[in-house]
Amino acid sequence: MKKFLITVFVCLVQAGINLYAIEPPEPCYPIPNERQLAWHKNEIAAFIHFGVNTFNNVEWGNGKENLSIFNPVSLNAEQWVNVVKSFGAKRLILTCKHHDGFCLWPSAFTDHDVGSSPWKDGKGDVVKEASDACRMGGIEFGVYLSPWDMHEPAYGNNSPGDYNKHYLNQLTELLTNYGNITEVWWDGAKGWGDTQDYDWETWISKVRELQQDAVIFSDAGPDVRWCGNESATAGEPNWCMVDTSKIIRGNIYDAGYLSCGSPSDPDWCASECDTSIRPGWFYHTAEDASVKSLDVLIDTYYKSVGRGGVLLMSFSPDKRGLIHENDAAIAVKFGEFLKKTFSTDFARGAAATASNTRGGGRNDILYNGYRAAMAVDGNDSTYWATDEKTEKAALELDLGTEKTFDIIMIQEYIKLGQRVKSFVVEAWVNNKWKKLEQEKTIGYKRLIHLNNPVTARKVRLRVLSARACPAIHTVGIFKEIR
Ligand code: FUL
Repeated sequence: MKKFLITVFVCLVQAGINLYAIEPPEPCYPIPNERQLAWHKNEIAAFIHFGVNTFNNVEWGNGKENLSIFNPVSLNAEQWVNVVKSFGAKRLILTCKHHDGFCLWPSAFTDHDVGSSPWKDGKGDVVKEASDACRMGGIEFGVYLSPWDMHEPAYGNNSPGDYNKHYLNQLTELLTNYGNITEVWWDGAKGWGDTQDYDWETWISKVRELQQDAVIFSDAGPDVRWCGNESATAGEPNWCMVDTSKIIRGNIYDAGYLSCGSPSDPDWCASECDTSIRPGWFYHTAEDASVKSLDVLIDTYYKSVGRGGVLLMSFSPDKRGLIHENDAAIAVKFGEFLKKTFSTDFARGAAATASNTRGGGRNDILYNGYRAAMAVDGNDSTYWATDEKTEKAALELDLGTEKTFDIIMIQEYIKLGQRVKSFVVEAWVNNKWKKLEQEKTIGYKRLIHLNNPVTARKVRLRVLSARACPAIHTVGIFKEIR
């Protein structure tokens, strides 16, 4: 009898929960996996381009380098980490081997490596120093291992030996000896008329086997894609989706397609936007005065992170093995810009209302619902959502008093996919809604930067069309401080 009563009680509670629970929106596929979500959240990563090219004052080597030139006597990977952290980077990706085939670690599979250089009497290991410094400094570490190798005799389809095996061996060394790796970067560059075929599938399996947290970058993913240019400019619109099977890795077939993606494509594979803080990727003394200015860096940030991509900014240590003072100074300035600008969010805790709220806005017995206030609560796991099939909807924020601002930040809850296809941002000025900007995609993050600051108490986001009902986890309002 007692058992029966308990069962009845449990059934009643469950029925009550079902009655009051509001179903979350259906995912709008494709959706990112955990690795990809973590990559999005980092927002900024840094490249380090360093190797024999640094000493030969060239951008591309030839594989025939005389290694007596490689001797970065003051190399200090902690300085690299401090500089990229001051810039705001959460991950450092090192060119462990560039196209010349020179390895920054002592590889058992070639002599074209640090072991054959005078640096530390051939006992040095730049990959170890960099990965240790990253861990000490609390940032992630990633490896760039150029598939194109001008030095390796096995390279080229008609060459003796198996280059794919050679590459796999070197990849395995990097993925086993240097702790946790969160990105593997496969450059698409290849020599003209180059006939080497790459065994991508085996290489991908090896990364999956040895480093589960690592996203793989190449022109075609599988996890993250190239943005189609080297100025870190994501497309307009910028969809996180492409058809990775349509893109042949290492043979960029359509930079425009890579830059914009497409709302109807099947694979989540968002844009990583790479560029260098200098004109070249490697260090050249002649470029010491041509380091990007703060204004250019900020503009680059809006065009990459501000369009839903990740910014990958390259730094070029010099022959000493240090990032030049000019580059280090501007990195600090940029990092300060980010901190100053984004520390005060006028929208946080604003009175928020919406034209439609999932489940009528009632409180949920399990969860607090999908109310408008969820978009300004500073919590990444809550979001405002509308009823299924209600794709057109408005979210209005009352900031309490008039505020002067020039940045509106919008973030979709991308765990449920990238949904918004077009939207308008408006401000209440002179007793009417004034259109500030109309755009297409949002994705992980959209930053609307206004040329002229606006003063208003109310701001409105109107979603005009979407692939599925909108799910917006944050709207923020900021004033730039340069
Ligand atoms: C390109 C390379 O050829 C450049 O040297 C640089 O490494 C850049 C990031 O990718 O394809």
